[in-house]
Amino acid sequence: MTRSTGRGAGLVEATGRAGDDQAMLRDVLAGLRAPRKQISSKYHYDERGSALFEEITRLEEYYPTRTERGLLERWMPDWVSELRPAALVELGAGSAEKSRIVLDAMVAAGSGTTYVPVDVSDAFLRDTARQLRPEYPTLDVVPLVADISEPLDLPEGLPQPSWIAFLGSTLGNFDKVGTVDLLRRLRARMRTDDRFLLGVDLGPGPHKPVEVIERAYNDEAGVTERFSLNVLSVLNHEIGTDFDPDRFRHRSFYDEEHGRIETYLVSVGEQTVGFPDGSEIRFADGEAVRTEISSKYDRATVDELFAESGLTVDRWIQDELGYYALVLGKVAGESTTR
Ligand code: AVJ
Repeated sequence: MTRSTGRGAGLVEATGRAGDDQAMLRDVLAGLRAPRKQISSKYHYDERGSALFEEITRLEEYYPTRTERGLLERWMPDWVSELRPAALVELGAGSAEKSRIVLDAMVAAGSGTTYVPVDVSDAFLRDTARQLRPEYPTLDVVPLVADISEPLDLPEGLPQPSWIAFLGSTLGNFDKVGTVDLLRRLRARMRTDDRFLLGVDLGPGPHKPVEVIERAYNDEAGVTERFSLNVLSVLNHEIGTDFDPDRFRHRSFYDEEHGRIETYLVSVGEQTVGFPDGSEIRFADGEAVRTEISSKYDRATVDELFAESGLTVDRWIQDELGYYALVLGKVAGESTTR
């Protein structure tokens, strides 16, 4: 369902919750009936899940957030004053903390007019918008409730040039097919001067041992474990399953072959979980359910993903240790800005 906001040039704001409970039930059952059980990582983010993730971003072990923030602070003033984006569409905006750095640069450059935070969490998004409006009185803040893993309806009539930002290495949650699919859909909406601002966590390298990556998903305080297990409570609340989160353990490790962190919930003992439609899913002792993948990247991988999606890397910068990169993508086959 969509309604016109009355603000801005014909922009449309979506209302209500993305997706519905029936679709969620079917999706979760399909994943748990697969030979290798899995639950989509997008179900982690209810209010508690979003709060736990925020807590993760402040952990000493979780380097991506602070490294990305450092890169944004260092580069956004330059990139924004050169390229003068009018609109920022931010996918998976959450609390919009990182967006502020880009928005500040857009306001300072005098180019920014519009901010479109996109997120699955309606409540979170609305709070964010309410907070941002008084802080950025010169910007039109137009929240869009959407599940970015589904075909995405970006608002029509965005001012030019627009930047679409996808920060926090959230792209890493998508598998290869899902990634190219998303990138192609974004590419289809981009014009020559538009840009795609992507934050990606990098794979192991000379100054980045695998252990650094693995520690980020296995913190001492156990916040990541609580975040992982929370997905089971989300299923219990949202679709009425009877998971006992105390009977699962968190397990996260770096998979060299795919270049990604894989996160599983491992069944403690044999157990059967009931669903509201009467179906039951049995878990063997030690059986693992994959709940998240967090892909890690290098320049070659991003070049390849972009090439398959009709995009090309316009700019690439990373921190001195090679932990994290900011990528500015553009429509392929057109001249570079420099
Ligand atoms: C929000 C998907 C980027 O994969 O690093 C953090 C989520 N999961 N710790 C990530 C997450 C466990 C995070 N992303």
